[in-house]
Amino acid sequence: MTTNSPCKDALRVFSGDPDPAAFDEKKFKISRINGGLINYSWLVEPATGKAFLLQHINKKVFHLPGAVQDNYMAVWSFARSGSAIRLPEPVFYTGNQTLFRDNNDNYWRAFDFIDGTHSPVIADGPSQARATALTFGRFTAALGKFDPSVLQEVIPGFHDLSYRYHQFEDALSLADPFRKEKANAVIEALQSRKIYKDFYEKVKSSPADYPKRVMHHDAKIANVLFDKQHGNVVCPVDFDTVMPGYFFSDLGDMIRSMACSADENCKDVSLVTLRSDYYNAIVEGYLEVMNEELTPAEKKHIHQAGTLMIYMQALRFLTDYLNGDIYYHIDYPEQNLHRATNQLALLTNLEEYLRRTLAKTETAYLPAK
Ligand code: GN1
Ligand code: MG
Repeated sequence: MTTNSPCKDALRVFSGDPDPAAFDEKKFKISRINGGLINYSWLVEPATGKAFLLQHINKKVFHLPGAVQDNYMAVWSFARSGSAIRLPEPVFYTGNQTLFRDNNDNYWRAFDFIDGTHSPVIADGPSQARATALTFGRFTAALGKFDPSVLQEVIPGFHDLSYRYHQFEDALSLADPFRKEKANAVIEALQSRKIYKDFYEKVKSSPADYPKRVMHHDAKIANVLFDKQHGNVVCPVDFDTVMPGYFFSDLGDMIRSMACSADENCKDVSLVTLRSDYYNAIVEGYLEVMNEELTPAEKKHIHQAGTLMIYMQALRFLTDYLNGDIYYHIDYPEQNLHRATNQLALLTNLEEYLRRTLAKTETAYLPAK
């Protein structure tokens, strides 16, 4: 669904107005929050009273919106009872409700708006990247005693690289020949990197070495609120995909989104390079808080995190291009191909960097040159 404005009933319930007859949406200043490729969100500012963030949950992606919200409430409740992390407060209506289903069967939820904050699209220095890595590391570490099996798998196989590879192969076999031709170089480059899928399968089959933990699964800087005045981290946001996951998910997504010199939507692939100072700041920051949690196997293969996530994102963008753009929001026809091309360029840069810098004794899963 492409929603350009929020549903009036959702606005009404979350603003605490019980009376549909008296409700006047003109009393609100409503601004769309840019950024998400899946869910749409708005900042709602009433003339009087608290501002909130209203979010429409995309049912095409999240088939069970109730499970998304249950996961959030479970994690939020655990976090507020004494743990070291702060998570955004859900807005309750009629007592204890936090998810609203409108007459068109669309699902809405709301969070207290945290004023005086901003979420950068791209890190403005290695120290901001490090602060983000500490934030997502602390998130998983703080939930170390939370039972991850309580969480529902809201998108089955979300960061399952074997499954993503199968989806890519299926898309390839059904793709429009014109699109396939245009994407040929990227297709071949991704096919020649199946070694990442091999490593993933090793992870999946060795639960003692690679246990599942609570992962955010969308750990990019755009999902962290920073204080506008002092630049400190206030809290992470966007918990749609909080699920049990492997060690590489959040670290890998941070590398993917912050160690890259350009936005993932950039139209000029020559601008895409790996910023090694950011890379090191992210890995070091993450290890600083996760060191005690990680197993020796995970620490040994910590540098696979970026390769796995960048590879997976390249596969996902390319798969969507081959499928005719049915998943990610696009602004122009080749956007998913450009996104996949950018991921591939970043991956190639990271591979070169790891080949150059990893000690000979460190085993790494990298494609043959
Ligand atoms: C999607 O919509 P957004 O930006 O929060 C996607 C992530 C991708 C990201 C790429 C549910 O997240 O997995 O990494 O786009 N979320 C889902 O920008 O597919
Ligand atoms: Mg997200």
